[in-house]
Parts: sequence; structure tokens; C-alpha cells
Amino acid sequence: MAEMIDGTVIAMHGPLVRVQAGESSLVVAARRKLKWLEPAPVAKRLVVGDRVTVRMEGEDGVVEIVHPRTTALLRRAPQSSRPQLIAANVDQALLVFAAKAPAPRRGLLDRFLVACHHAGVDALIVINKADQGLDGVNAWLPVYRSLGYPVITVSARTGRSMGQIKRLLPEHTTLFCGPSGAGKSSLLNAVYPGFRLKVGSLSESTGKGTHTTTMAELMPLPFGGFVVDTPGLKEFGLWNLDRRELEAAFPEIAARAPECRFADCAHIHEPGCAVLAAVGAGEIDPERHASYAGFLEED
Ligand SMILES: Nc1nc2c(ncn2[C@@H]2O[C@H](COP(=O)(O)OP(=O)(O)OP(=O)(O)O)[C@@H](O)[C@H]2O)c(=O)[nH]1
Ligand SMILES: [Mg+2]
Ligand SMILES: [Zn+2]
Repeated sequence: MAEMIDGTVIAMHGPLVRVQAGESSLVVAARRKLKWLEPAPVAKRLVVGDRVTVRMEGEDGVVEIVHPRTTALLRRAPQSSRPQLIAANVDQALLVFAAKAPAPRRGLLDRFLVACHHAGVDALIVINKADQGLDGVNAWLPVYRSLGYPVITVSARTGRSMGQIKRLLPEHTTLFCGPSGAGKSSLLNAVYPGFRLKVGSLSESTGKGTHTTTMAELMPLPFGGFVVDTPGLKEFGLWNLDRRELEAAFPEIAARAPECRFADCAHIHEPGCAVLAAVGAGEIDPERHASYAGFLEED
């Protein structure tokens, strides 16, 4: 007699899937033809965070059904036109950058912010390695604070402000993402040493991370909630964003758009553009506008 068990995908190992069901963790196969409950997702591929129903026949299990996702964080797969899912059903994302090394790239931060907005995932900006000095990032962090994004400066090494991170996590499923070497795994080890995640060093020649974490993994916290450690992302292509959605992901642009002369203004070079006027007047940060303009061209 088959037994049906509901659980959450916590890791993908090639054709095998690790599913957490209550206290037990099962390694099972994925059926070639999975049944996706409605509404069917954009990317029909199992990913960590997916809620599934497994059919167990004795010791052997197979994922049969995938339940609808509450959120799906997508990017355009590198060198491809297909969407790639980073994780399913996360409700908040910590966008982790280092204060100095590897040098934080605002363009990448803006991409993450757009993707989170699109996916309906709350985004928080975490600047790790505060022990390296915050002068560099303090030049631009106020831009993001004034837009309403929570900004937390911490150090996994010294433990500075780690309590702020810990308090965010219970009862949430939190994705840690950011470039390789920013310290995502180090932060998770500082939150809960029991994770014992492998931590890498920065390349001496490039100052970049060396891609130590190779697979996204969902991990339960002893005090409730789940976290997802992810491999560092160099690129983050935005997936299928139309102009309106892109505009909505930039709150400072969306706020001015109704005052533009043309209803379909793209805020690039149109006459009577209230967004460009605000950039000129120093009311919208020019780098943010440059990110917007760059993303608009990508499609
Ligand atoms: N100075 C300083 N170094 C840190 C801090 N946190 C992490 N590091 C160092 O940064 C390097 C990279 O840390 P990881 O935790 O492996 O970074 P990651 O973001 O998980 O990188 P990937 O798994 O490659 O994506 C290691 O050498 C850590 O010791 C910090 O707060 N301060
Ligand atoms: Mg890592
Ligand atoms: Zn405009």
C-alpha cells in the first residue's frame, strides 16, 4: 500500500530530491511527469522550498505533486533565454554585500531589488564585514534607506549587530543571496553555529569570492523558521519584466511617473518627463536611474 506524505524540498541532488516531512528527511526521486497543481508556475522545475506530495512504496519514494508556490524568485539563466528559479515559497530575502571586499556593486543590488519586488518577496539590504569600515557604503546607503528598504550593517566576524539578523528569522523562510564572498554562509554560521557551513576565501588576484557554496539549500532553524543559503551570483538577468513592472519596482520613479507629460513615458529622453526633472534636481539618485535605464534596455 502506498503512503502519501507532504513535505518541503530542502535540497536537489541531480535526479534525487531531499524532502523534509515533519521530523524526517527523505531522499526520493522526482517523477518525470510531475503533477503541478493550479495555477501552474512559470518554471516547471522542482526547486528548494517547493511543497510536494511524495508517494512512498516501502522504502522508495517519488515526488508526485507540486503545490502552488506563494513566491517564486526568478532570474534569466545565464547565456539562455529561459527562466531559472532560485527558490520557491521564501517570504523575505537578505541581499548580502560586503562593506569593501568583494566590492559591492549597486547594479547587482538594484537587480535583486527588482526581482524581489516582482516575486513579492520582502527585500532587506545587509552589509556584512562592517569591520572593514563603512565609509564607502555610507556614501550611498542613505539612498536605499530613504526609499524605505531596511538596511542592516553587520559583521559575521566580530558579531556586531548579529542580533538584528537573528530577530528577523523566526517564522519566516529567508533567502540569503548576494555575490560570492560577501559572507552569506558566514552569517548563517554566526546565526546558528550548528549549520557548520563551508566558508571560502577571496581570490588574491581578483578580490572576489571563490564560489564556495555550490547548491541552494533550505535549512531549518532551531528557533523556528527556515533559511536558504545560495551560491554567490555574479549575474542576475531579469526575467520578462515589462516596462510597467520595472517602473513599479523603482518606488522613486513610480512616484514621479504620473506627472510626466506622456502617459507612456519611458523616462529616458522624453520631453516633459518628471522623472528626468527629478534626477536633474538631485531628487532621484542618478545611479538608480541608470540602473532602471539599463534594465529597460535588456528586454
Ligand atoms: N573581515 C570579514 N570577513 C568576513 C566576514 N564574514 C565573512 N568573512 C570572510 O569572507 C570570506 C567569504 O565568506 P563566505 O561566508 O564563504 O561567503 P559566501 O557569501 O557564502 O560565498 P559563496 O558561498 O562563494 O557565495 C571568508 O574568508 C570569510 O571568512 C566579516 O564579517 N568580516
Ligand atoms: Mg557560501
Ligand atoms: Zn517620464
